[in-house]
Amino acid sequence: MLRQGLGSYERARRGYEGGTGPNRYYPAAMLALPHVASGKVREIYEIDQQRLLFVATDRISAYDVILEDPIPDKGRVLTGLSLHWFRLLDTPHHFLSTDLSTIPGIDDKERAELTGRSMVVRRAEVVPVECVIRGYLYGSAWREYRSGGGPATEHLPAGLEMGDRLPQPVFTPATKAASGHDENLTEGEARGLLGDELYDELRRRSLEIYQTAAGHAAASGMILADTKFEFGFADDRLLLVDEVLTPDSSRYWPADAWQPGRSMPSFDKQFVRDWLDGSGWDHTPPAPHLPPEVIEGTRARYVDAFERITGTRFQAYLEGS
Ligand code: Q0Z
Repeated sequence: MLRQGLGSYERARRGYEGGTGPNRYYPAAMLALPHVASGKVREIYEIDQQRLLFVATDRISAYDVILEDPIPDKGRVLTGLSLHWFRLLDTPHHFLSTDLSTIPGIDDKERAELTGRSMVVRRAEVVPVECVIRGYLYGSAWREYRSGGGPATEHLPAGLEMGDRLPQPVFTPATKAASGHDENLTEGEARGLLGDELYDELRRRSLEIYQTAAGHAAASGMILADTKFEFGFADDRLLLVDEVLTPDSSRYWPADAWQPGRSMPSFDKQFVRDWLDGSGWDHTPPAPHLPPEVIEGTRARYVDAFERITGTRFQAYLEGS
């Protein structure tokens, strides 16, 4: 029985994510559709019992704070990347359509704003565990490893350094803690939460998707260092849900810049982080307003990520949306 007991997790998740977020760029009530959930940079609306409208906004967060200024087209870049991967991966997923013409209750102006940044998705019962796959040792797993080991490093050999490629990719599931931060789980903890059957299935599916995506990324000169998947049940089938393999859910590095032992700048966010660092901001909200050249430079980096990963022009994506 793969899906035992998910109802209570789903209610807990709704309690957490249904809260009112700070300074949202897209007001939750912008659409006449019922609002289901807010993330830091995304919104979910209900279309009907079976379908949700999944919207990527242009909000950007840095140091866990949503910045005051949106990055134009960031939500379209992320949505275009998710669509690229949903089409390419041979795995059951929640994506249904980008056609907004038959959704009731949105006017032409709203439809124009939503175009390219939204997906009609199958409603699923989301499994309350973030399915993280790591091919390289970085981020929270590196911090655990350096300080003597933790849940995400259980199955790693000794003697690795920061940014090393792992002997094989590892499944390091995490949960959303009350703080909103992900907390890495030991294999035992994750098996206890999910049951062995669901744990094994999530691990198998996640590793398979990572391997496929990492292979495609490598062919484009990119390293997919790690990524985070979410899954959900619909009609007893386990679907890949949420955004997939975007720079917000994944760590991509240009292959020619990778060197173990060194910190790797974030492909998309380092530019804006560097400017924020230089501004003297102490990471408490509100963040300072970004100068136009920082907004434009950040947008250019997102577009560059899209074009490298998909091998297609972002302008062509916009024109086809
Ligand atoms: C995803 C999240 C976001 C806030 C719920 N297909 C689905 N069916 C049911 N629920 C979800 C999905 Cl993707 C679902 N999240 C994460 C995304 C804003 C929270 F855009 N929450």
